[in-house]
Amino acid sequence: MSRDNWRSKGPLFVVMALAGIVVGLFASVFAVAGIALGLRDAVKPANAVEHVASRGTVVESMSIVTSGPGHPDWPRYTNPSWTVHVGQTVVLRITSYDTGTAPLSGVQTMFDAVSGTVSGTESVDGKTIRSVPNTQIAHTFTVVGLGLNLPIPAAPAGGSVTVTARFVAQRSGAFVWQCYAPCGSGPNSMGGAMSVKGWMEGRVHVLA
Ligand SMILES: [Cu+2]
Repeated sequence: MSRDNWRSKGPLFVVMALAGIVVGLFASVFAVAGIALGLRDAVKPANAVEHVASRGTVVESMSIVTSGPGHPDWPRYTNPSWTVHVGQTVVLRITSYDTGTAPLSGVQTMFDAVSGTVSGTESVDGKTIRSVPNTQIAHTFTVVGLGLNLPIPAAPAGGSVTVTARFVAQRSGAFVWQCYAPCGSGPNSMGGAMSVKGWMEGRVHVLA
């Protein structure tokens, strides 16, 4: 290579060398950023629900009885207010002694389907189901704020029916539960037990 060639190619080599350094710097920055992102992913909980699910299991029991204080013929949920934690697996057991039916109507007919439970099912006297035929519905246990709905069928004459379901509350707060079946008195069956707090309505408190 002649001196002239060196002279003419010199600036090109400098530019290439500089370009190489710049590319190297970028690669280093990306490598460091990649490591940082990897670390961030490694230290954050992989799944918040899974993380808090380690809080274990709690059982809540309610009954639906067919009389209450001052009203011997009104259906009523016992234990209308209870408290659980976010991420806890709640086993909710509802034993009903109410043999009457209260079929759902209009848009509320959708509450004949189970929702918001583990596997989307409930157990009725040990049988796993996804919905209750509307003609057999007596009550519902519905927590709109938690997306939870359990249809409760009528109990056999002189006996009881037990509905069991598992759910995991995903967020904290005080949530209203209520029965959507028209199981009260009056012309549209929305009076009586359906209109007085603590009978067909209560609270689920979910602590963080
Ligand atoms: Cu009811």
